[in-house]
Amino acid sequence: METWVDQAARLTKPDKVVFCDGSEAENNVILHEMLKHADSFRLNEKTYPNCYLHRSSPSDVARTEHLTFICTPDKDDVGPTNNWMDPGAAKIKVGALLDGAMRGRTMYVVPYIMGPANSPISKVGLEVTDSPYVVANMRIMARIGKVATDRLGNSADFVPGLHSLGDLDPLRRYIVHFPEERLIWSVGSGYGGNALLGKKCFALRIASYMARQQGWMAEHMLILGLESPGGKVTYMAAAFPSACGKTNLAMMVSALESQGYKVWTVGDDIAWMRIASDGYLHAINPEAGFFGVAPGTGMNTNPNVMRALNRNTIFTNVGVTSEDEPWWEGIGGGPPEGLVTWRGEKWDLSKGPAAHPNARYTVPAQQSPCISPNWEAPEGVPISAIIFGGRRGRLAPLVYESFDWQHGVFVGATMASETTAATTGDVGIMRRDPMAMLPFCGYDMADYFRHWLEMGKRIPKPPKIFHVNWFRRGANGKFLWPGYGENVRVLKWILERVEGRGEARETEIGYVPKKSALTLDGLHIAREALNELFRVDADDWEIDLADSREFFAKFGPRLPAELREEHQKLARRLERSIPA
Ligand code: OXD
Ligand code: MN
Repeated sequence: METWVDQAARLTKPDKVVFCDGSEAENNVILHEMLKHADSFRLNEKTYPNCYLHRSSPSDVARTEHLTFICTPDKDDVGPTNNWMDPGAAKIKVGALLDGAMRGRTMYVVPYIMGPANSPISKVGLEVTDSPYVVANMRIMARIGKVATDRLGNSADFVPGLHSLGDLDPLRRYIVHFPEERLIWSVGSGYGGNALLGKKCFALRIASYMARQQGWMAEHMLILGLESPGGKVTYMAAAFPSACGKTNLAMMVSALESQGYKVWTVGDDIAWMRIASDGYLHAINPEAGFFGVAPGTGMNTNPNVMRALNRNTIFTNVGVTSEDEPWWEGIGGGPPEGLVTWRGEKWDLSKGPAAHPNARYTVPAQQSPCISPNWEAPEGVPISAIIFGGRRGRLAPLVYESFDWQHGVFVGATMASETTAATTGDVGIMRRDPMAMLPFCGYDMADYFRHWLEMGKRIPKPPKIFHVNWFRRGANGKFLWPGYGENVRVLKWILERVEGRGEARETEIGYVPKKSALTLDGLHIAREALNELFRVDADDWEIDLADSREFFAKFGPRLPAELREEHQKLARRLERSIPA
């Protein structure tokens, strides 16, 4: 570890190197350093104790996928959906930007564990960074300091990551991964997904590469436990693209709580899963905190997270009230008098939203009132259902179940969703995002699909695979389903299917609940809306199939034949159902 840190310091030339032990005293020093910068503030100490506001550079507010690269000797190994750079060329190009980048700054060395400290599934990482904001966030998102160095001992089995803010110029910003060396370099951005290297860079891109080699899975999935009457808890993992409601689903206040159905949170963004000796796929949440999207979060949408956000939380790019309290669109109520925007300007209507649409909170997971008692179980939790989903105004019904694992992999591989503010670029454009891993898979996604198919053969008790869509719209453009806490009704059906009970109707695309099988008491939803929510329109599916055929074609011969086969099978089922 020391050797690697020395090399990083020789390259970046900091004035000072600080090894982080993760202690409270050290955290105070780091927060003090963070507050010296004009972009960070302490919030109201009475109502938001130990909470901070950070404003990032306006051109550094989201993940930058076009500046994110996977560097392998052979270009073909990253596949058609990743950006590729030759490892040698990347070292020269990005190395030049890192050369002397920490001059006049302090280099913080942050050893961390992804996953519970005592879990055999967890892994150690090491991030060096010149940003105290990054250190303060890493402290919430991972287990940092002494626990990590203790776990590592003399071993060299850690994933190093070198991060520097550089000059924050998007033209000199690169997030590069060397999966063969298990190394990450990131320069020019302080944004979470680009700079908190344990999260997307390690726990997804590098880990997905390792997982394929080692026979496990690193996925962009929330993990939740659904408690049913009698107290039994069934665990489910769900993959939705960024900013499509993973955090809200994982932390939902169930609309069926009075009937004994309650949701417990294990994780909200990432799942590491291994086959355990009981034959189930077991999942851990490698993270220790939630880095969630603030806008749209309020007491009516996610009260559990709201109850966690009033202490020990770092807010990024939210607005701030005259009382020094954080504010964003959807928090509840209109903009208060004296509101200041995320850019630090006095708010008025001409300024648009006061919070950036991708404004975030970083909060310790254990502060959430719905955190599962098993969220740090070293062996993870057994997964009974995998749920895929996206934002789809048309097409996909509220929920359907795949016919089997292979068909489920096809369902995941053909997932699509409207783009959101979590990444720079246009919002609301439909794009294919297999398993919600498009921006996060560290190798060729054709090989990733193959890995999924192989895992399915190896899991003695495989989870059933489902697809959900909370975002279907009616002819008037309005959402048909109320979402949020009402989504538990769908989870309940999924649970019943897992237990071999829930009633279903077989359609061309999979099993859809019989209308009577969905618990709808207490919910006012028009019959037409329900019909539309479950309608499988063969014409629409034909159009979608043409699009997914084009997407699959990009992968050439590396695409597993099983997926082409599923594609043809679906095409045949649809053909049969369309009257000539
Ligand atoms: C995230 C993302 O921050 O997916 O989780 O962008
Ligand atoms: Mn995510």
